[in-house]
Amino acid sequence: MKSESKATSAFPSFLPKEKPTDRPLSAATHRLYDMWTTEQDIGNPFYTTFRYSPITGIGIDDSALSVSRRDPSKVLKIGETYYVWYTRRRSKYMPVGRFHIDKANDEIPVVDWDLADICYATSKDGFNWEEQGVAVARPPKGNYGDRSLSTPDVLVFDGRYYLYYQTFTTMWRENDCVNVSVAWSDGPDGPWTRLDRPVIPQGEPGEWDSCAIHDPYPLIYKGKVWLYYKGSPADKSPGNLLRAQGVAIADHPEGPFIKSELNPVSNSGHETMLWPYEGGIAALLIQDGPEKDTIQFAPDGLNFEPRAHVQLSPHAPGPFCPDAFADNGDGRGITWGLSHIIPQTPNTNKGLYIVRFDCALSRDADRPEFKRSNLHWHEAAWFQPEVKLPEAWRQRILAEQADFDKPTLGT
Ligand code: AAL
Repeated sequence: MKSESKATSAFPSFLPKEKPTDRPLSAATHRLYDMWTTEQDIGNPFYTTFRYSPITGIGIDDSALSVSRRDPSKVLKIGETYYVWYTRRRSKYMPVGRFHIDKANDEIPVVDWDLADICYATSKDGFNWEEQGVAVARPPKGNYGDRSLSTPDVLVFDGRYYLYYQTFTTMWRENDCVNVSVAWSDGPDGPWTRLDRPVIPQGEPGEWDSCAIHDPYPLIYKGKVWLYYKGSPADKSPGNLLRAQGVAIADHPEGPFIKSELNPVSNSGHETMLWPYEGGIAALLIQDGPEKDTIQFAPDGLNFEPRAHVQLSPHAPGPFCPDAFADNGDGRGITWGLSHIIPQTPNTNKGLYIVRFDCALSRDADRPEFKRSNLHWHEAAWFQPEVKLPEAWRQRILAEQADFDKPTLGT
């Protein structure tokens, strides 16, 4: 790490392409060359800002029911038509919350993705969508998956369509414990046949993915089905790895899936979006963990390294990724997709709804307007519910502050 010689002048404004060896360098300057890029944000293929747009048809719901549309799949373009699949809950009642499972029943959901089915919509432009209805419905009560089907993603393999989704049976289970099943169809419009058994089982007790297999995300890579997923343990006590992603690999979409011995392959993230990039796999990690809000790259699809920090990442992003199943070693990247957001007043009886995001993560599109940094958020961002200081916290801070804030030393 230490450079040998003494500097004869201050660090140059025009960044040397190669790491200087004629001067001492700080750890940060070493990282600029070893970890990041001297091309700065504008020249970093893994850096982008995200811009969001309301969409019609599957955006905020205007019915009298409590409706949620969330966790959109990757977007497919078939002919001139875009397709997306997503979780849809339509219930008379709002969810009672995970701490009141006892108050839930066949009509009252526990969480936003409870009592849901897998629905789908189509579009000609990616901004105006038309809900086509239920793709995969829950089976009759008493069967595997009868409580809720949620968080779908789509795979096309040998001309057949597959939907993977979380499968809740009998009742939503504490800690969102669930496994993943699959349905298949000969076309994007169905009819779909459910497999009605887990294809990605939870891990064994004490293992990192022993409670939940969430967010199934299939790609075709190295001639096989690579199904990335978020795992979480049943034990949420401190010290447990609470957010991590793994991958399970199979020769055929219905399995058997073999979990990678390197799992977890990420140490952060929530609903992770992945896409083929050159000969490897890129990933956007959001929300949780030390590497949240980073875009990472794994040349082998397994060993991911952070390549950019990003801001206001899309939640539960499903990208339009034309080469998600091409497996041609030349991933071209992405420019848009769908994600979900939380409604604000007056739509408080609604669940999450779907929006569009646009970005500049494509090797074929030059979009410098998306490569800006130094973003300035307006007041709505600073005073939104998850960011504004709650009144109770303010009162506590005021009560503590008189003693806690010592006079400035030296004054
Ligand atoms: C989502 C996903 C999974 C979780 C819940 C619904 O954001 O992580 O699908 O189970 O939240």
